[in-house]
Amino acid sequence: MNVKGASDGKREFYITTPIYYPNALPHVGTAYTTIIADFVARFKRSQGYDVFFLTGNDEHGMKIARVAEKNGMTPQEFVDGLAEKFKDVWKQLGITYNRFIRTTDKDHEKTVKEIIIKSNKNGDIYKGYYEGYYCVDCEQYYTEKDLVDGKCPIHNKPLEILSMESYFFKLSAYQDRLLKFYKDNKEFLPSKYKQEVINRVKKGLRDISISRPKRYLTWGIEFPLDQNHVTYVWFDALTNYLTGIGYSCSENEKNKEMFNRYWPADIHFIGKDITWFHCVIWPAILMSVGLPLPKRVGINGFLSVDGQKISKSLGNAIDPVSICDYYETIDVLRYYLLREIPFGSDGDFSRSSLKERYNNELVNEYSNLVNRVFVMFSKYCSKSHNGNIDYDDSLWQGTDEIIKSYIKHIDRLEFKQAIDTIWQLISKANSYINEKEPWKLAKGDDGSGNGLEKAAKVIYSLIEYLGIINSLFAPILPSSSEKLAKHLGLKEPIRISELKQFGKNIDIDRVNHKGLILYRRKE
Ligand code: ME8
Repeated sequence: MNVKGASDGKREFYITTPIYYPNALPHVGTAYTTIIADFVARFKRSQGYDVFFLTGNDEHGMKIARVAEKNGMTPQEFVDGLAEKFKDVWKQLGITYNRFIRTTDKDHEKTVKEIIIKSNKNGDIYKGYYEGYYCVDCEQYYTEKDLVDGKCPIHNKPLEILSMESYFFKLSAYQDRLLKFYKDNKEFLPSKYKQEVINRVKKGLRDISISRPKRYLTWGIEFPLDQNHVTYVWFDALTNYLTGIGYSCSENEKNKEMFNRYWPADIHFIGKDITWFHCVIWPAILMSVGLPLPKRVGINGFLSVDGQKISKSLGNAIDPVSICDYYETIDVLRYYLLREIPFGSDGDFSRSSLKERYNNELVNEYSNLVNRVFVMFSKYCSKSHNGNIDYDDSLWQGTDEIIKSYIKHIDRLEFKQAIDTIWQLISKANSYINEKEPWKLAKGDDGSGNGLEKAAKVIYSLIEYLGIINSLFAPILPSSSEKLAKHLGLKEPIRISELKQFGKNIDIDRVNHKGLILYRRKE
């Protein structure tokens, strides 16, 4: 089997989520991006990559300072509490991050200052005066043409004109370099968003304000060029991707080694609302300080709930942990989000369609297949087989191509299609059982006299096949794949990079002689 991992020689894989504003707890929308990133991180580990997966919180800025005040706390107290709550949610959702970064972390403060000083040395920062429509919720200014009916295009709120002294980053100087970068690095922008970004960049770029006077905002990292200013949240936030893997120009050797090992990021996962920051501003900042650019930005669409935008006022922000509690597994929410919504498109979350997918697909199809195979195994396959273990290669035919197609789809961020390929394996296994009818073979109905041996060959092949299905399902269904691996006598699901030739993955003597129910129906 030739389905190994890295083809470009790089064995490290650096993957990030946005860092979230801890002004509220994660909801299914926030969890969506993190779950996707976790799925890809698990998949890459399974391919044998050395993965570094970064997530965290974006703790500075006006918005946070205001929520903290409303709650009668200092901003620091407030974000400390929320950081623990976020970590707890990610733990309960089985998110396998390597570091939870907080923009109040000391090493992050250092990164931000170093990047600003470097960019300033390269002539990209100047002091000016800023006037514009400012949205506190977005933490950004808008020009008149961005407004919708005179209101914030994202929050639909009327905006005030705000004017202040500010330091600017010369984004305008990067137009040509950005356009060249997009042209030379076709993978960087996802196709769905590519033209929109390029067209906007072609229209011309305005320099961006990157500081706030302290009299206006104190909750932030002091601007290293002027102690009367703090750093604007976006400049602060974006550089988290450097801090997370130990960026530090002058700090210790270990950090440097780690940074050089993982940078540039292989993929930044984000929601479509922050495309501009990641696809335009972030590469320009990196160009300014002479760092290599990320290879790719993966952009998810927005989730609604039962057809409505997720919002606090509607009270429809579903707690992702409650879904896991109800189904008693972390698998279902992940499966649903990855399977239901084509990555990149907007999608709708509904509890009823989730239940339907769970009952129809995970319970009726998948769990039933698994149980059926183990029940047959316990019934027809003797523990004393005298080493007489044979496999039916006809079941294997075409599977190599299906596995390759699974990998190809994930590499193209076509997660729904990747899951479809696993369903091809499941339906193949079901048709194989129906065609071979091992229960009839066992009875010797074909008159050849060695019925049990023939049945066992079919069942051993199915057991082996379950090991392969489980390997592909593991990044999506981490909880049941652990259970199934144990039942198959393995320590953990087989890594994709370690899948062997058909018939060599499972030690039949270690397989449990009992049925196994992975998921139970919910009414
Ligand atoms: O923007 N559907 O933080 P944020 C899908 N701190 N994804 C959603 C979603 C929905 N309904 N709601 C939120 C920020 N998201 C900045 C980011 S990064 C350097 C700084 C996800 O808490 C989506 O990924 O507002 C979106 O980009 C992210 O949450 C924004 O989270």
